[in-house]
Amino acid sequence: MKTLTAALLLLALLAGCAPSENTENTDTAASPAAEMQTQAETSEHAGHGETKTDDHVAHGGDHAGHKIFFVTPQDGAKVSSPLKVQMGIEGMDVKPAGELAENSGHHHLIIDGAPIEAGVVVPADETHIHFGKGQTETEVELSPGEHTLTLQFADGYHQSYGPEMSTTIRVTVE
Ligand SMILES: [Cu+2]
Repeated sequence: MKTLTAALLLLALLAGCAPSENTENTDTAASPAAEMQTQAETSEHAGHGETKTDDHVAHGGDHAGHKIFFVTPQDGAKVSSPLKVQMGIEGMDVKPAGELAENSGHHHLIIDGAPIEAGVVVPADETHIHFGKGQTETEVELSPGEHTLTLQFADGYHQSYGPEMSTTIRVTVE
């Protein structure tokens, strides 16, 4: 009889304590590790996030500190044909077309056209000239009169970075 009581007591103890102990152990074992991991990730991401947020805030509609511009001609210039065009970019790298590389691409000159929506492949025709070798300078022939010249930056697959990475000027060919 004594042994049985002892055994029952033991069982009761085991049944009563063991599960709760296990739960506590699991909890305490899991949460600090998980928290630490989360904290580490959060602080790491926060660091990256801050930079990105700052960029976007600072540059508003601009493309995160990137700038595309005509070195020549100037907006409103009176020019003669053939016309020398120099293309400038800041904050992104000019690379030959063919492969995708982060934060890089090549210039496109659009004559009397419009910027290309982001992600859309820039057409290749007489008025959409690709500089897939990474050129930053060209000569174009224009008929007399007013024209718009649009620079459009696009990635290695000719996919436009969008209107934010374009600029348009007006020239008059005399
Ligand atoms: Cu292209």
